[in-house]
Order: sequence, then C-alpha cells, then structure tokens
Amino acid sequence: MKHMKFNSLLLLALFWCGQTVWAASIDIMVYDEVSGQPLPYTIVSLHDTSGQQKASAMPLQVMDQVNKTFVPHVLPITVGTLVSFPNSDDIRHHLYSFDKPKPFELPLYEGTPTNPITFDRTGVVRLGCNIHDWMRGYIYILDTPLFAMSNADGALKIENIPAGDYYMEVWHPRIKTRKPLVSKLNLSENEAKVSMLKVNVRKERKLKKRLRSRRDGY
Ligand SMILES: [Cu+2]
Repeated sequence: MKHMKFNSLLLLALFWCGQTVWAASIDIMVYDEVSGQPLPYTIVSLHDTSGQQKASAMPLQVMDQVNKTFVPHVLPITVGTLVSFPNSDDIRHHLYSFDKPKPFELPLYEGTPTNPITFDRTGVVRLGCNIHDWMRGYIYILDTPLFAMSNADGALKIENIPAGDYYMEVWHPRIKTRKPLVSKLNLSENEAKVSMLKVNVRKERKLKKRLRSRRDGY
C-alpha cells in the first residue's frame, strides 16, 4: 500500500514536470509609447508558424453590462466560443455590432437573452449600444490558445508554451495601426522570457468627453 502511494506521487511529479517545467513562458510589461504609462487591455497572442496549431472553444464567456459599461471592457476568446450578454442594469440596453467576424443585434432587453452568441470567425468585434452611445466593448477572437491580456499594471503572462517558432501578435482597442503588430519569436524549452513592449495607441480623450456630456441626459 505504501509503495503504491509513493509510485503514484512520483508519477504525478513526473507529469507535473512534463506539463510546466519544460514548457516556455513569457512575461511582458506593456506601456503606452507616447505617455510611458502602463497599458491595460493589450492582447498578446502566439501563433505557431507551421499553421498547424488549433484552438478549441473556451467554456461559455460573459460580457456583462454594469452601470452602462461593458464588463469586461475587452474580452479575448478563442474561435467557436459562446458568449452571453447579461444586462445587470435596471434599464434596457440594445446591443449591436457591425463588424465582419459577427454582425449581430440584441434589441432592447433586460436580464439575459436566452441564446448566447457563437463567435466563429477570428478578428475584432466592436460592441455598441443604441441607447447609450458612449458604451464601447470589444471581443477579440483568436485561433490560438496561447494568449493573454495586460492587466491594470500593464502586465501579462503566457505560460505552458511548447518550444518552437511563433508569430507574436499584439493588439489593443486603440492601436494606431488598427491591425495587430506582428513579429517573430523563437522560444526554447524551459525558457522564461521577460520583455517590455511599447504600443502606439490613439488618445482616449474624445470618448471620455462624450461620456461626460451624455451621462447627465440618461
Ligand atoms: Cu445601453
């Protein structure tokens, strides 16, 4: 009995090593190139250069509406993932997107619509509300499971990356190029890469101004 316990522990340890120790990881600090401030909501994704890598759909994701704001502001998902759009406010919202990966509309509603929406194509889906013009949300649909979004401190981490060659894509809702920035990246086994990234983004000012002027009216 004792032996068996020891063996299974050993097996567990070996399995754990295989899963995490030999794989690479990257830690990135993201900054606004102009202001030098940490930049949240930056999504970094790694795409296998062989093009063989496939991402499976994630469990149901949630894009909530709280105090007339999309929560989260930016939602990165893999292709095929279902997203529900609950409304936590006690007023009605009317969501829409005109963007190619998934044009859709959820006419005036309270609570949670019964059918979540499947995002089956890669790209950016910008969300808006017909009633509250200033509401802006983003769903970023990826064909790789290797991605992360920078937090309020501008930090992000991608772990368990198999060694190999990748295209690294960087995207932000206000990125000046509008398209993701692409660079090549090689990761060797067990590598723990630490780096810094500066992203050129449009200023937020305009949206805030509009937000202030409109808020009083509703
Ligand atoms: Cu609304």
